[in-house]
Amino acid sequence: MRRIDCLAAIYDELTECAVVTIMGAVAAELYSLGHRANFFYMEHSMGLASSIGLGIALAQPKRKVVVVDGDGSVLMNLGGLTTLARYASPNLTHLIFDNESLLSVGGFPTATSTGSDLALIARGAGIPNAREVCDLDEFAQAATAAIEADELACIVAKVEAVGPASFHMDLHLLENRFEFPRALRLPEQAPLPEAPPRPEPRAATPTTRQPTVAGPAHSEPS
Ligand SMILES: Cc1ncc(C[n+]2csc(CCOP(=O)(O)OP(=O)(O)O)c2C)c(N)n1
Repeated sequence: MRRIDCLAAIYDELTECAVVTIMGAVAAELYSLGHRANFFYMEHSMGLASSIGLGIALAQPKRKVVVVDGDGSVLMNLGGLTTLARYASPNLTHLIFDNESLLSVGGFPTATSTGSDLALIARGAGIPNAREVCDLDEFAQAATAAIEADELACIVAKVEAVGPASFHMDLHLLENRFEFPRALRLPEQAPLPEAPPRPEPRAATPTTRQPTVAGPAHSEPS
């Protein structure tokens, strides 16, 4: 099973959700299917996508939240699972794509390649609705049901260690950082205060210095 096929299979389900991904390969794959303002690609902080997702889920209980995680990231912060279990936000679905590898940084094997079972760990952490899936139909069905249901769910999808041809995303992380919360703003939330009036531009002061060399202002150095 390939992760990109899993993402494509549930892409339409994500239309109204807040989606938080980890960085690297899976972010680029979701982006390649078509970016939406309700997708947040969390850069750098391995193991913390579920914490951001949990915060959103608790703050907006009527919104479905989907966290798209990786085995390496989850293993780096197993306490994230216990925190999810503790708050058990019913509108949160945690998808963990387990390729047994730190694929985005060269494919080093993770502990799931030597037997660690993340679905079992999630259940042990206190998430009863945690299961492993190994084929695409099973994934699509489990993920769709989890997103629609009112119960915290964790789905560990065993996928091949293959990623996108390119990690390029034509979206600056700051652009995504501001766009995402704007997309999540609810109609009942207070509108933002109006921006103060802009000051009048100052009149240009005549310059006394004249350019010594004639030519365009930004000429390329020769
Ligand atoms: C705290 C931290 N350590 C290291 C990195 C470097 N890093 C970026 S992606 C990545 C691998 C992520 O592995 P996994 O979650 O399994 O996802 P995959 O790349 O396999 O899709 C690493 C080690 C990071 N971003 N943050």
